[in-house]
Amino acid sequence: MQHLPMPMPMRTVCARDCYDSCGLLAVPDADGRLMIRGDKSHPVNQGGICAKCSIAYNGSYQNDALRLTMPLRRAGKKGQGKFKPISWDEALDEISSRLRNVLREEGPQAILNAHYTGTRGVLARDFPMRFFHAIGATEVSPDTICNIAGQLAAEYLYGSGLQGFDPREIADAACVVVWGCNPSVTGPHTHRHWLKSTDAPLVVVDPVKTDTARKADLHLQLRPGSDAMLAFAVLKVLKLQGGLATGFIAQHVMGWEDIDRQLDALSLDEAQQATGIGIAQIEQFARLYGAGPSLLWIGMGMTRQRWGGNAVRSILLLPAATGSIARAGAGFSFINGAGAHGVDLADVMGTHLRRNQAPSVSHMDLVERLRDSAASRALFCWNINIAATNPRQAALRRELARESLFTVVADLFMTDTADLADIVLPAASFLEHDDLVYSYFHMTLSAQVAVRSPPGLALPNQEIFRRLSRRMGFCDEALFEKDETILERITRGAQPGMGFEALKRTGTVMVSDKPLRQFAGAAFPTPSGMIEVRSSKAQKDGLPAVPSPRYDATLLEGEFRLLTPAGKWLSNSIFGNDPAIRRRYQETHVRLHPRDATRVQLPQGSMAMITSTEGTLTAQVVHDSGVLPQTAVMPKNGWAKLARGGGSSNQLTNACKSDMGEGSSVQSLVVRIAPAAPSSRTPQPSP
Ligand SMILES: Nc1nc2c(c(=O)[nH]1)N[C@H]1C(S)=C(S)[C@@H](COP(=O)(O)OP(=O)(O)OC[C@H]3O[C@@H](n4cnc5c(=O)[nH]c(N)nc54)[C@H](O)[C@@H]3O)O[C@H]1N2
Ligand SMILES: Nc1nc2c(c(=O)[nH]1)N[C@H]1C(S)=C(S)[C@@H](COP(=O)(O)OP(=O)(O)OC[C@H]3O[C@@H](n4cnc5c(=O)[nH]c(N)nc54)[C@H](O)[C@@H]3O)O[C@H]1N2
Ligand SMILES: [Mo]
Repeated sequence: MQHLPMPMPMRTVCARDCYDSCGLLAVPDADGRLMIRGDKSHPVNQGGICAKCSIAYNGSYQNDALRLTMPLRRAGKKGQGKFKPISWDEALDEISSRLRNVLREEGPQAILNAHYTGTRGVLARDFPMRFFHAIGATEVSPDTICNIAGQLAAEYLYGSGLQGFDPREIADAACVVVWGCNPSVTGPHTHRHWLKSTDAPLVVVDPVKTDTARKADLHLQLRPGSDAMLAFAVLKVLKLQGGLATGFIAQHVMGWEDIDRQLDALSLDEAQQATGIGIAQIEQFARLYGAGPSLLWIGMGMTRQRWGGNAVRSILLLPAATGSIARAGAGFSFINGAGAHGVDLADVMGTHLRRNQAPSVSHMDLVERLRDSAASRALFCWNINIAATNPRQAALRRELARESLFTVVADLFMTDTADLADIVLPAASFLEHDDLVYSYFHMTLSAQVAVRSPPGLALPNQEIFRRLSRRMGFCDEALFEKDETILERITRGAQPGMGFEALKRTGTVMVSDKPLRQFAGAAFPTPSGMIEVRSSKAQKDGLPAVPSPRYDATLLEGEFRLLTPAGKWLSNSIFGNDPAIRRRYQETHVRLHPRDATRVQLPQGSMAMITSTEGTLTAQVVHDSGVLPQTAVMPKNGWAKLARGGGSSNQLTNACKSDMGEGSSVQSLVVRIAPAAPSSRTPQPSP
């Protein structure tokens, strides 16, 4: 009998927007299909793979009937969903001729470029920026949808929000704090392995009893929007008990007097009232954190509040006040950016090609911008699905349905946004091209390796925009640089300096042998070199010079704060169309405290009508005593067209801006909740 050689597993990496960036193995089976599994040798997932990725990478991602395989041209009215397949030549001809018209009649700023982290390989995420820089398009400011307020807050104090602690510091930590972050969902392997890798007490600060909070030694279940007050209360207790690192403050902190004065004026009774946390718990937190060295992990979800920037600035006073920074086992993490991994993103993005100094536009202003038809003639959406994930969904869909707006969408699937496009371009997935992925939490750098061919005529983002550059007649060589050349240069420039081919053989490397010390030698990249508790940069940006213990007003009778954090079954809107995931996940569930639910006559399983200033949505009620009174929780970002009951949480969210960086404040949404009329369902969204 003849023995066929065992198919060799191929090693690659997950490119989702997630704290983990897991190692994956692709094992071909006898029919040529791939089994995608976790890679045992990967330091973060250690062989595991989360349920959603396992289902979708072995399901919809390899299901060529679901994938986009041909360029499409709209064949009916906008949003009707009628498209005809066309060739790449036809698609590129049409796009380039439409763009030339816009350039001639209106100028490049009338071309809008919306993109985010649909895939996190640096080529597929950042190389297309070379095209947009060269053409001079207006960028829809990417981080305004996600984390900009927190980034700026950290930058004001410490000079960078993109340089966190090295997670390997946990070996020396005496306390770990996870503040407004839910890795049990948003970084499941970090939750499972990293959080377990220490005996140090775990403190979780979250208004919801998440699985991360359940694991904590101390869960501070604060009222949403009271984070700044809680941070100040902890500092007040530390001050009263002589727990402040006065020597460190004198040497490294600028403007502490302004905080000190506020601490003297602060009432712990008011803090209790505002946060809903008793003094004994605040003291316990102060004791655990103050003993140090402590690691402080601040999530991105909690920054999406009306005063999210002030909240993060206040929380970040803790490392400064206790000296739990720039030493072993200490520091804070918000995002570990490309720079922290030695990856030169400016190179990949071709920043030197930039020729338009026109200001970017916040996602919070996108509806208004699109309403101005002269200022917005063309819109590109790639690596993003705004019709599902942006706030003000109904208003945005109306603008996207404008016949005179020329919209190009590049995606793997026929998303809610693609439905509203003029031209749809089929993109290759991360399983179908080589690329480089760094984790935004861990210090890992991984080779993304093509393990299958793109379906039909699908192309990686970088190739789509190379072809478009050529069709536009651009001639700068940087617009056509090959994947291999860029990957080789970028990996050689990053630590540990191996080339891409060597990285492919290894899979994942740490960017250093030993933990990298955050702000080593207490050198802070601020203008003064100190931790700037009082920031003239913030003042120049029209913000208060120092953070303050402000908190959100109490809700009125009958009002609820609707939180829409990440859910277990989707990655933003990604996977929302996978048939096997759709059987498991239902976006239109809302979790309420049983007492609240009973008061508004919503038994378990009944249908609720949720109303905000932007719209209404029906959702099935789940009683959950882990949710605070007057709080409602629903996962973010399902596909509106597929959601049961025909709705997604962004039908309710508004585009109110956070205090810093014109970011989103979707976690500050106030809604009313009442029983829905029998068998009522939110109508299908229409353009
Ligand atoms: N499975 C899955 N994983 C994901 C994603 C996904 O959609 N699904 N999304 C990815 C993306 S894009 C991001 S940005 C990250 C975000 O990941 P995280 O940083 O974990 O953010 P969220 O899940 O948005 O929210 C985290 C927690 O903030 C809490 N929160 C809400 N309001 C407040 C508040 O006022 N104060 C405090 N202290 N906490 C509050 C919520 O209850 C929630 O448990 O996750 C990534 N990972
Ligand atoms: N209510 C509410 N809304 C929120 C949030 C919230 O907390 N509450 N969170 C916000 C946050 S944190 C974020 S980051 C945003 C995310 O919002 P989006 O950036 O819109 O996120 P995704 O749904 O992941 O959309 C990415 C799209 O890229 C596509 N894609 C994947 N791989 C590729 C590829 O290789 N090429 C191309 N061309 N496309 C690809 C996917 O199929 C998907 O349609 O949502 C925000 N929306
Ligand atoms: Mo995000």
